[in-house]
Amino acid sequence: MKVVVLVGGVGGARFLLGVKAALGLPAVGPGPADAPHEVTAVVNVGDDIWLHGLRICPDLDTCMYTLAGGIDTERGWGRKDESWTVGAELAAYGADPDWFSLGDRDIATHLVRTRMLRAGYPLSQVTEALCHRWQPGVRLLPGTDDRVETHVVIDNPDAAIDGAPPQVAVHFQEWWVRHQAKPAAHRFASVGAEEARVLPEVRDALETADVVLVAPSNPVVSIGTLIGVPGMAQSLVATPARIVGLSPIVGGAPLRGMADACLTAIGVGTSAEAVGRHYGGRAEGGLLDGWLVHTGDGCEVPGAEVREVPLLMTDVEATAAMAHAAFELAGIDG
Ligand code: GDP
Ligand code: FO1
Ligand code: CA
Repeated sequence: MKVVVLVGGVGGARFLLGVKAALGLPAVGPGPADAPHEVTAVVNVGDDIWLHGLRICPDLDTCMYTLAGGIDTERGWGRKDESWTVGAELAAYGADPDWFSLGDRDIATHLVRTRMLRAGYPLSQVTEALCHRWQPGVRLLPGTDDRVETHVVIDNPDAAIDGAPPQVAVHFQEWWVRHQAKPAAHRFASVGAEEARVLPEVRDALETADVVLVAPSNPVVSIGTLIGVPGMAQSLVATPARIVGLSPIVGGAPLRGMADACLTAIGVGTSAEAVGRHYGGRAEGGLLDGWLVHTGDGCEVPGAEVREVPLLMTDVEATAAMAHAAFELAGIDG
């Protein structure tokens, strides 16, 4: 069976652990070479950023490290057993930015990636090369090889300074990490999206998929950005597979992170129903054939079948049960 999963960072990566387990693949690490199932993760690149001359791809790295057992599970990003010597040295030089921490082990990933990008390799091939070491057991594909970066128009945190504009546009990471998503966001822009194209391998994977899952990832800056890559929406419309999404909103709140601030910015409520309706039912021209919501969050999404199941990724077994429920809603055996 060919499974394609649209993912962001932490929520997407943890869900992929469950998808693998549901298919009988080892949750962490590679499966057997003759495994009957193939999982392709289409990963958001909107969070990617150049810092200190290095290309950082948080969602790709979060997926890669998580699926290989190399993630710091407490933080949800970066390497476990990390040290911070290079970051401290950069700070001692006063090298900006001082609000984004790069660990020593993690920096090696960014050095290899940056060197390969500078040598002319596309991000998809760079990712494949990095995964050669990590063996995540899932094919990790960036949604596009092109540079697409999420920027956000926010209330200016320095508005009190004389002559400062009331609003400024900053990179998503500056809003999310530096300002903890506190200044109100007014709109998001995918810088570079106009010239970008969906990765041909993603298009092909969607053409031949047996099922497409939309992970319980941030609906705006993870899934929204992915779907906004030119050609992605058309590929999703054309896929012969049923598309089933899982709500990242449980009991009217995100489980981790500040997705509510992103939803508010685009005028969508923080509820499983509002997000389901934002994606839309496929029978009504939207994305979803099926929408899984947490027990007690029952709702209606016109054009999609909604089912209530436990959606808490407390451990791999609970997450595998979510994947099974998604396969069942899609009408396939998983
Ligand atoms: P990010 O890129 O690191 O922000 O991660 P994603 O975009 O992939 O996922 C973030 C979303 O994961 C958040 O909006 C959370 O609500 C959601 N999430 C985290 N843990 C859980 C969980 O156990 N269950 C569900 N349903 N959603 C979760
Ligand atoms: N998140 C933080 O809150 N603070 C950091 O200093 C930070 C550094 C960082 C370095 C590498 C990486 O891959 C991710 C990192 N993240 C950090 C997480 C990440 O930037 C955001 O949570 C996501 O982009 C949102 O998905
Ligand atoms: Ca992300």
